[in-house]
Amino acid sequence: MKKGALIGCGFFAQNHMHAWADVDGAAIIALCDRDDKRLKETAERFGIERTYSDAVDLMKSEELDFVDIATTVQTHRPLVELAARSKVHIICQKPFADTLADATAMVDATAAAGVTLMVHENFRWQSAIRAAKAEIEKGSIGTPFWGRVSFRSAYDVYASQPYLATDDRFIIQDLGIHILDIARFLFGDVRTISASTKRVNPAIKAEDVATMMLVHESGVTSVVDCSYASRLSRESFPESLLEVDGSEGALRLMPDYRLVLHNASGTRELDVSPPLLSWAERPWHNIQESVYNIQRHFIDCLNAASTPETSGTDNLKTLELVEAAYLSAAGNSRTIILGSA
Ligand code: NAD
Ligand code: 89Y
Repeated sequence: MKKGALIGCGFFAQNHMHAWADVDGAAIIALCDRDDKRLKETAERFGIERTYSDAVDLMKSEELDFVDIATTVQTHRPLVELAARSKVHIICQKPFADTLADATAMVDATAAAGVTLMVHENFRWQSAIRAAKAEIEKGSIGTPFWGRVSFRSAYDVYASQPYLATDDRFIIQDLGIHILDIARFLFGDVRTISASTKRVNPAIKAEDVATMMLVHESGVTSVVDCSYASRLSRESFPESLLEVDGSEGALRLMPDYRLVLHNASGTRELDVSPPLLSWAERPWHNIQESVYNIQRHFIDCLNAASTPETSGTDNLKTLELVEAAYLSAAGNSRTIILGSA
């Protein structure tokens, strides 16, 4: 049994706790939050007796195999470095870091300590996205040459996550990071990116719309577009939609988790809806399922001493895209060559 502690008992961490209860071979034995109310509420809800208001005390007092860091980005670096010094494995929420320099320092610290570091980059773990990837890999549409990964909504995310309305950066850093990671997952690493951003909602500080064009090393060109200002006739939060054209056919992941595959043999439509886990609540259930999937993957990797798909090192490439997208948008959508940002 891998023994873990959760640091940060806020809005999204409640999903982590439900998921940990379902993951075989892992148990959360202690909680930490500097907000006493959130700490107590989470401890009561999940029956955890050992609680700490300070992560240093937690690390001194508990014998842990891993920590699950579910705080917002500003505290990731000190907490990751603390855990690395204590030689415990780490799963850390996205966005992993505000800057590439912080991210690189965390990757280096964990490598030097010999501990596993995985970023909780979970959208690629949604079953609909895995189903689409499996169809591409088995050749259902031939060789992909063009793709679109799209997330458009007007869901009120600010109600549960008020910092999204006041942070200096919004949609690329918060949501686009997942959508860029899905593009990497489907089409591979990226050679160039250009981006444009816009703020439509006057009540928030940063951009709530972003459109990005990526040229992948595989030769695929993809469009990654995100919006929290799109008032559609049918709200599909929090579904990521896909369009992929290949040499032998086309794939579409449509609202309501309908995966449509077309090639010379005909057209197939599959229902790739996520399972509704016992604790999940619509419409968040696809994200909640992916939280369970990624946490299970983390424990599988610890048991097998293997590298997680979204290791810290892998996540540097997704963060590099985030940085490059902001740089491009600030420079009239100029094309950024990855590795030169
Ligand atoms: P939140 O503000 O609701 O919760 C963060 C908690 O961490 C707070 O209770 C705060 O008191 C605590 N905290 C902060 N620093 C601490 C420290 N040094 N020691 C102990 N406790 C500390 O935030 P949230 O909305 O739950 O978001 C947390 C993270 O989850 C963010 O990075 C966000 O981007 C991410 N998130 C991910 C997904 C996803 O699908 N992967 C979805 C939503 C949010
Ligand atoms: O914080 C974001 C995330 O990671 O997934 C959706 C979200 O909660 C709001 O954009």
